[in-house]
Amino acid sequence: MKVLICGVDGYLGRSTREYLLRRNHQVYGVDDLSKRSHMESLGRTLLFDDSNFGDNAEFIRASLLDQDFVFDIVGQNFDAIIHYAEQPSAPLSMLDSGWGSYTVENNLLGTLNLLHALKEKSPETHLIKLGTMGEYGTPNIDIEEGWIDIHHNGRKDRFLFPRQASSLYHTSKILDTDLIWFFVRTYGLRVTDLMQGPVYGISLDEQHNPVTHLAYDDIFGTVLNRFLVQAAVGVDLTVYGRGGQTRGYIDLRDSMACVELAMENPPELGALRIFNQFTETFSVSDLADRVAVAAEFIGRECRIGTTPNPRKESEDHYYNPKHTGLTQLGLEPHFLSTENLAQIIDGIISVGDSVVVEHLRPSHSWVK
Ligand code: USQ
Repeated sequence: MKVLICGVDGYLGRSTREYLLRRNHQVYGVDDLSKRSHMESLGRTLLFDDSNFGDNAEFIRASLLDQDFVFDIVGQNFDAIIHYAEQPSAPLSMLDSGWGSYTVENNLLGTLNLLHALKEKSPETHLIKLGTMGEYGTPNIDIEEGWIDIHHNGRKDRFLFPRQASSLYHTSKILDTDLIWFFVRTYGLRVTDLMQGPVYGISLDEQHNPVTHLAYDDIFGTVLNRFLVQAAVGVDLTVYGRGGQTRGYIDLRDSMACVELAMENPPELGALRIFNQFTETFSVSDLADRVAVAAEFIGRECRIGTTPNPRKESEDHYYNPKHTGLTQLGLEPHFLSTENLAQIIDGIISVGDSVVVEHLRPSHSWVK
């Protein structure tokens, strides 16, 4: 298939490019490299970074905020456009009002430009948009896969599942979904919105050769990858608060497989299809325990610390999200295992000297 990846320089963008190229798809990529400049401005660095990426002929440096560019590229007959090109860090969006506004503006306007361009230039192209499980928050009821049937005063209708996020970043993704649903029901576009949980891993094969770069710091890193880096360099794992925060997690290889499954099985025109893209749920304390076991498995001592929670979130809550759609399409999950975590820790040990240890602890509170 002919595919465009927007946000191709990110953790998922790079892996998706590699995954789809290996499977003989024709892959093009766009990125404005803004995440790199944000990381640089805050003194944060990536592990396994390959700075030669931009020399590739199928790579275009451009922003989705440039409407003329977006109209031009979307008009080039792609079977699918994968949209990762957003500011993805919840902590960054909560740093101050400037970063908060930037996140909402950047994420919504980029998505809006893509939707307008699809409507005008290529309404048949399948948009695969990265959403997040964080859109739902942690409600005290089961979480459906995107939609819920509501019976009210003797009548019934189907609506987007209620959403209530705990950061401005996650809220920007809720608003994205609302924009997408408007364009789908009004102009008949076809879209898959992937509600993904935190992803872990660095590679796509058993040899564990890294195919992507890894952010591990307090602002751009995500929890399991950060714990693995902490285990590799021998500092305490930073469980925030009571550690009961439960989320849906997914192996990097499965995340790639999900995107390809969505691509190869597009929804009808005029449909917004939503998948909950994770394979297992864990609390933060469960994850820390599993990382400690994996570290010990390769002979490294690992301590689990407690850290006052810099976020405003429930630390002990009900969590039961459905996730059957992607399995029905054929996903065969790689479940989290001691061996896999140990191999990732091993891979990180080889670049352990580049880890800035002070960036492994939270530096900003969300509720000042
Ligand atoms: N946490 C810790 N210790 C840490 C870091 C995080 O206990 O050192 C806790 C957080 O308090 C939170 C949980 O781990 O309860 C997950 O945090 P995270 O930083 O891994 O994930 P989050 O901020 O929610 O965002 C990440 C990605 C985002 C994606 C989202 C999926 O940055 O782009 O949308 O995961 S989800 O979490 O399902 O919303």
